[in-house]
Amino acid sequence: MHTGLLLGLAAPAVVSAQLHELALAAGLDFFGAAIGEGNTHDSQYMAIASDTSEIGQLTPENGQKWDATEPNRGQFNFQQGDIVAGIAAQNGQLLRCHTLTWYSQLPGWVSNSGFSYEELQSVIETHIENVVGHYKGQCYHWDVVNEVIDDNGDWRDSVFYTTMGTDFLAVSFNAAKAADPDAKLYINDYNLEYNEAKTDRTVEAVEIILDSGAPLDGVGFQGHLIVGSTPSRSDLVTVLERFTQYGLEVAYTELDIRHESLPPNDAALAQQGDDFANVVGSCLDVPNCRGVTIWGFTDKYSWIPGVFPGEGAALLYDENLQKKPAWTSISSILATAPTSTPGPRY
Ligand code: 9MR
Repeated sequence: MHTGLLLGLAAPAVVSAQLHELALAAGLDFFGAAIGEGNTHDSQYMAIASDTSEIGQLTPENGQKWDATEPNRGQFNFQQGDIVAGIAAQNGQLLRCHTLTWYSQLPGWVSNSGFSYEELQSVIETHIENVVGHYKGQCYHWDVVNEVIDDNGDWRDSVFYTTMGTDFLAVSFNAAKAADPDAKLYINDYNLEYNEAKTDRTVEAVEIILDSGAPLDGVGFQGHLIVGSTPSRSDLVTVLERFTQYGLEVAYTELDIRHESLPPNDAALAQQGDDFANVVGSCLDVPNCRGVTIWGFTDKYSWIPGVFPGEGAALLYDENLQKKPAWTSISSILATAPTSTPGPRY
């Protein structure tokens, strides 16, 4: 009876703890989420997004991208980018800023103007000086370059690479550092988790940036993964350590784990929970893995069905904003983590 009573009293404290506070206790800097600028009218959604015990870090899903911030040359617009930045500031949440030099959501005036090397360098520098300058002091991290390697592990055939070779990397990081010396500067990409050709080429990119003397703090593993095909916790540790061995930090920056067929049955939901636990667990196993950001938090709003028709349900809350088994799996893995890794550094 006595033991039962104690268990009965002790259990709710763990169960009711939310993900960001559990992540802090486990030694991470944050558990966060991307927030869609168009979803902020949804009060139930915003109540979760603003629950700082649950979500301690926000990423603007689209508002800071090039097409939003500099749609025409020299005309800067921070209306969309300021939405999530403002919410994070109001709530006291960390802000991961996203993203600067990226081939996608890139206006035609950048990609189609036939700029020379020198002109494009100046275009990148002006963009970064203005955008990073506008958010100076607000960004805990900046995703400075995004998705610079293609799906085969080759350099992505973007205007940046075709015009400047790999020099656009150092140009971008140097410009970001000059505009906000305190932000941690990241290179960010997807499918690094599988430790294949794309990961090898990203290691090469990291070496090129470091050898150039440009500032680089971390590597973002986007983590757009698939239920049942997510690498094991130990395989993920191996690939994270390929980057931390350079003295860099790593983070999961856009995590979602989608079902390939819908609706998921109970076994698929349990598998999704195990997959999320392996990803978060791998971050706990690597001291320089500093945090986890999920890409949205509810199946109500996700980029996935638009890009992969018939797939989805990749997040921690269902379409009715109720917690899924994956939420419980993550909370359990965080709650059982030893607190020996470094504490929050902000
Ligand atoms: O979630 C974003 C979606 O709303 C946009 O339509 C899309 C356009 O490219 O970008 C999505 O976010 C992407 C992120 O910025 C970079 N990594 C992949 C993400 C999912 O496509």
